[in-house]
Amino acid sequence: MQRRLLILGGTTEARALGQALAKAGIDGILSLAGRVERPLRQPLPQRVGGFGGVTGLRAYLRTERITHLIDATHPFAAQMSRNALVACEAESLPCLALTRAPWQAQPGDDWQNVTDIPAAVAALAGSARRVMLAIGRQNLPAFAAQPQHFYLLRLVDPPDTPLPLPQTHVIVDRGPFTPEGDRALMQEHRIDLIVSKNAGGSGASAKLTAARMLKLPVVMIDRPSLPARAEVHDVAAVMAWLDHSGTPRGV
Ligand code: 3Y8
Ligand code: NAP
Repeated sequence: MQRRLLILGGTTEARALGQALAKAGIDGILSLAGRVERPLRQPLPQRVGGFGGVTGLRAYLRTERITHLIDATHPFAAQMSRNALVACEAESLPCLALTRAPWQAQPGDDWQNVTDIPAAVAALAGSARRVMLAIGRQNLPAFAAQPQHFYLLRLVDPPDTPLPLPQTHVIVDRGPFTPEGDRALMQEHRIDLIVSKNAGGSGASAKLTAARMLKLPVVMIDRPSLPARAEVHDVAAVMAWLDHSGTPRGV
């Protein structure tokens, strides 16, 4: 039976997987949530928008006759990943996560590891700093609890509502970024602290390299915990899994 994959995307790894599948002539659909105005073109056909929870995802898997699900979402997209696990279990569908290992502090790094966004906010208590808050848009409201800081923000789209922080400078840019570019940004804005999600991968790591160059401290937010699941960290492992994974449904 013909394989037909659903890739839950939104990451550099999902893009690379899409390219490999298109090259191998394997039928796949890349799915995005629709978080940004102009998502980058992907090498596979794509769909944009939520499925409507587990129920909606299960219906989609059946209607689209998906034979394998690859969860290549960002490590902080925990709700999507949880829904995918439940839906695949319920539909007896082969399911694999393509994710990236967490970053580890290197010699010369000055990291304060915190468990989640509220803990990162608490870590910012104290006198005014100049903070590069490179965690996107969705979690900004939590940092309104620490209005004393100047915040350098990097957003994919221009903000369409007033920002919840009184002192900001907004950069509108999408990654991947470069260490030289991020170092110049930090120097230009006299940044003395960086706040980052532990995304892993290469697309967002430039700021950590820049922080190391400038000997700046980093508040590093651990990724949300997820149930135990089958995980790989590179496209080749996904392709190998496809060759050996369960027989597609219907045979
Ligand atoms: C919509 C789809 C590709 C994928 C590229 C990766 C790398 C560049 C670095 C900083 C950190 C941040 C953010 C980031 C990076 C890649 C990857 C990655 C971080 C796009 C994209 C979508 C999104 C959604 C967006 C979030 C936001 C997070 C910006 C496309 C460009 C901060 C995560 O305004 C919003 O609502 C933005 C929302 C989720 C986190 C947040 O909470 O705000 N990504 N980013 C996806 C969808 O609709 O399903 O246009 O390409 C994808 C990429 N962003 O194809 O090469 O693989 O991680 N994305 C973080 O790591 O902290 C920027 O600024 O240093
Ligand atoms: P999330 O909080 O885990 O998911 C919330 C809801 O958004 C899901 O239940 C689902 O809606 C929908 N959704 C999420 N990802 C989807 C996808 N790929 N395709 C279809 N629907 C999706 O998700 P998030 O953290 O907002 O991330 C959204 C997207 O941005 C994902 O593609 C992720 O890979 C990408 N991204 C996120 C981050 C980050 O920091 N969170 C960083 C880089 C890229 P329904 O319940 O209606 O199905």
